[in-house]
Amino acid sequence: MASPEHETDIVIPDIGEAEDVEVIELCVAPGDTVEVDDPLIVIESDKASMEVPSPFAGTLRDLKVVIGDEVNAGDVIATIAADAPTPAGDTAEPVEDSAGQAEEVEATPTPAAESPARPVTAPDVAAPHTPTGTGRVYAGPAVRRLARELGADLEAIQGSGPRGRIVKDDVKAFVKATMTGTAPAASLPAVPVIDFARFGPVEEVPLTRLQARGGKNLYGSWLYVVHVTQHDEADVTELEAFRKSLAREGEERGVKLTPLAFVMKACAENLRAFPRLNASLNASADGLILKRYHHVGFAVDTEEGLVVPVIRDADRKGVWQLAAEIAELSTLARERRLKPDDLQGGCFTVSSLGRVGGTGFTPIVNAPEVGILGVGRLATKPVWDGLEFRPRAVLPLSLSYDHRAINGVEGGSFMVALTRLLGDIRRLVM
Ligand code: CAO
Repeated sequence: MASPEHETDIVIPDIGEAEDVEVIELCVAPGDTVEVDDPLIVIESDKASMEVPSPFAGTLRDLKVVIGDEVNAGDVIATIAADAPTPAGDTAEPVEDSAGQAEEVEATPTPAAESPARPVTAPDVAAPHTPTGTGRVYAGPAVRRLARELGADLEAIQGSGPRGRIVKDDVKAFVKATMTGTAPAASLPAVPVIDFARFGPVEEVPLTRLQARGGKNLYGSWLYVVHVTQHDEADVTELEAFRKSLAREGEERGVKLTPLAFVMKACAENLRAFPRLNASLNASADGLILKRYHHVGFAVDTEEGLVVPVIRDADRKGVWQLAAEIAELSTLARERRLKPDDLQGGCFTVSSLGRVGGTGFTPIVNAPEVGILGVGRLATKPVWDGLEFRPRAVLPLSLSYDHRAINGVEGGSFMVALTRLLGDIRRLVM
């Protein structure tokens, strides 16, 4: 419905017989300027994915859906303040659905608030460059068609357009990089397909959408990133004594102070001292983009799969605030209420398996970041102080980094500096 301010609700158009169609991508955020036909969201039925484009140019006032919502024809998904409202009463062109069959989706003719849905083919191979769990590919139908024709995986392509939108040149550059060998080879030895039921009873359970998508991201990182993992231990005896002494204050503040908040703080500080770990390789991997902000993500284990929310400007926040944000974001992650913004912009990731156990593991870099810190379980160990063995609280740390961006001395120095910070947290205020 158009309001006196020319704000218009955008609704899901006629999507045939599909019902309760899932929202799988949000292409815009409130405040964004959109052009005619810019995709607003992508929805996915059993048969196909469809973009819901903007019927007119304007400013997005409100987005009324989140990833995972189920929508039906007529549901309001967004409100746009139109520059000059133009009815969108055309019919979407027929294009192939993901099953390879031609399908025509008609736009609901009027009112002007309604927009046509255009079927597009869902990405089908690895997704190395999207942060885990974001589910965002921002590209128009023509670009998607070009990518399909050239066999290019849109999720593997970094967009150079506004708000990271993938344009035709990005697709061509990606294909060129693949052809010239600056991108990983597409042909890998196949894993044999085996009928395990021949050997005993089996049961196949589906992966959640998040697990499947996260798996693609991990697979992409595994292929692209030249991983090195370096292990070390931080003596956190004093830190632990200090943390425990704050337990009552934590209760009063309603904030649980776990070792992770200190690790996040120390990492953020350390990233300022080691800017090459606070960076991403450029698209052709011949330059490093140093970031002048220090947003640090942390892995959260949820029932649906792994999610990596991001704490903005972690270097400028105190440990109490970091602890509060860790708790808030992990709760939102587990309730599937994170917003796309919460999942974007990370420079570095911390993955803590501390509550689970383990003395070290090899975390996979969350590309296009170049570093990730794995945190193991605290243990009391006898440590030689030059005269005798003393019981010390020791925290195992594992730093994985992209060897194309970071050399061993840098990685090692980062770890030494990090263990020093955690060993004497007074240094965090120096
Ligand atoms: N050693 C020992 N104990 C630890 C610890 C460590 N390194 N880290 C946390 N703990 C303790 C906490 O102090 C807390 O103890 P109490 O219950 O006695 O107070 C308990 O373990 C549970 O902590 P938590 O998990 O609730 O909080 P957190 O801040 O440590 O972590 C979060 C939050 C969201 C990161 C965590 O819950 C989580 O999901 N971790 C899994 C991440 C993951 O899956 N990583 C692997 C990804 S693959 O690379």
